[in-house]
Amino acid sequence: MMTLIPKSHPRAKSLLIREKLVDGFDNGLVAKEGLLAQGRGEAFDYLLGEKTGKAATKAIKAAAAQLLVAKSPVISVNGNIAAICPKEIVKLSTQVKAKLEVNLFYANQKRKQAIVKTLKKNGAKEVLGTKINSSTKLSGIDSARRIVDKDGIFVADVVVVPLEDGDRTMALRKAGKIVITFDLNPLSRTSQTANITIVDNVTRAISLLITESKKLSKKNQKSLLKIISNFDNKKNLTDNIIQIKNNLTRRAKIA
Ligand code: PTJ
Repeated sequence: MMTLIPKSHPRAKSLLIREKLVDGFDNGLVAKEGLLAQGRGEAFDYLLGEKTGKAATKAIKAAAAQLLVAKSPVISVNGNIAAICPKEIVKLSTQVKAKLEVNLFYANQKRKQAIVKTLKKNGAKEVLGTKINSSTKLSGIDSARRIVDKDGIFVADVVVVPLEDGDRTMALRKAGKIVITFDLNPLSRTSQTANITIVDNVTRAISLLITESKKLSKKNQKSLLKIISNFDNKKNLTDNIIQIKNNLTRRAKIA
């Protein structure tokens, strides 16, 4: 689709992401609520300074190490991810040898199929999460997200859940899984319950995660485990909240 956003617009990047989501909605990938979720994310991104901070960089490194030591990692894909970074999510799955599984909060078979089609168009060979005879239930979740693939999330040791709603992270943790999330809101339940929270816009952080995974793939298991054990998610979230506080203090001074 032809864009109406001039490259010179001071907020062009952010507006282009909005455009991808609106196109994603028009093409049956994104839930209406996904547009609202993006708005909440944008507000936090503004407060974070719209750049990848030091804390997010540390979380990206820990996430890369965690994905590389995983035995059966799975990346969960929802409508927003399929609309804003389909190519990158497929690239990440290849880089860290993770399976892709479509898992929706606002479940809808037609939307699932559209997401699978988009991922395949962007290079995915296999996408789990659509076959009824391969589905099972994860306990502790009331939403449609409880329906998972027997060969995917159900047996995964590490699950990446970008742009997640609240209750699934806790259920995944209770099921013994290690959870990595991308969430611009460091206060959200998902952020607070995941093992590794990347507080950054997924559109920026995903490419950094691919690069970091490539770099760390040359390291041995012992060094990767050390990176993971040195990472403290609670501390990292606090650092992100401090980054917001410092940005606001700085802005309050120059205002
Ligand atoms: O496609 P579905 O049916 O699975 O639905 C997907 C949405 C995103 C609608 C669903 O999971 C949902 O309602 O999520 P929430 O509860 O709105 O949470 C989304 C979180 O992602 C919020 O904390 C936002 O701040 C954050 N977020 C939104 N956009 C981005 C983001 N984080 C990183 N990058 C973004 N671009």
